[in-house]
Amino acid sequence: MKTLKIAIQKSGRLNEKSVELLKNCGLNFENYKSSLISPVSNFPLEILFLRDDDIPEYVQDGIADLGIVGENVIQETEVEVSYLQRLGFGRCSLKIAVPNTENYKDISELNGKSIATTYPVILGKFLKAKGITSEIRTISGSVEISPGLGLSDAICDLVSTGGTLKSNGLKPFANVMSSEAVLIGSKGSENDDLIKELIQRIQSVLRAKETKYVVLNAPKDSLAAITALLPGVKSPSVVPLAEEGWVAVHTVIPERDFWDRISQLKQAGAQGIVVMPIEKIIL
Ligand code: PRT
Ligand code: ZN
Repeated sequence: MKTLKIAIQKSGRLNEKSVELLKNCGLNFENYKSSLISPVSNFPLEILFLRDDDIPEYVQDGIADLGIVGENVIQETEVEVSYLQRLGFGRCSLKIAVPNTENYKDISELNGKSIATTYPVILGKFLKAKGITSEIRTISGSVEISPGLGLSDAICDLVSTGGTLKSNGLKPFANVMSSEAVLIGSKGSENDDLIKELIQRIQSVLRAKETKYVVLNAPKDSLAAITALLPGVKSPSVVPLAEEGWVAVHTVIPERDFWDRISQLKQAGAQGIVVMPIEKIIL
């Protein structure tokens, strides 16, 4: 039987979440910081630990079948790979930022200005699409100090909390792209049965993360109002309680509107609401 290879970041912002996702998929492997490759004992898979910048090309060239990496890195390296699954972590935006003291109103004011970045390819395409000609200064790191040093008029860098911009006297001016970690595969890999199996496992973990398991008690006469508020995987399960006239309702609730839903349920007569995390949802 063939063994698949998946490349993940060795250390950095995506490492921990990538390892956690694969472990939650039931894959057994050692996560030694020193090793570059780790076999999975219960699935025909090996994990390669690499610098994130190398992952797209390894996948494009088929050295790894799969990879987990930020969309920003994929687009910057301009590789031909298949996007298999968005993973919902490592979220950030690539933004153009300018000094707080500037008062630019329109993006066209960047014409003739210099912009420092580690993302010259993405920035170049963005500016071209807007018909703007700026001087792109490609630097390898610490982009945020560039305007303060007089090296550029603006920067284009990844932003998550915005704290780095703020502490360097910069403010966001234009959004270039939004990014998150994605699972990529070599072209055509989406047709491979083992890869399909792995994607299904990943999807069941992601689905579970977005939902909570809820059990609540309710008087039978509030049941209609309560079930009207509940989606469930199909519909909620209703179980009679020992106390006459009462039922327990089991269901799943999406994380995003969780608190609104809970207060609506209470108003509709729900009591003793117990909320539990879900490990996997297999449809
Ligand atoms: O060593 P290796 O080459 O593998 O890692 P790296 O140092 O190149 O990348 P790393 O670990 O910093 O980031 C990996 C990926 O995480 C990126 O490619 C993005 O897809 C994603 N990501 C999410 C981020 C951020 N958020 C982020 N905030 N990558 C970098 N940053 C940096 C940003 O460049 C800036 O310096 O954090 C700073 C801004 O953060 P805030 O919170 O102050 O706005
Ligand atoms: Zn990197």
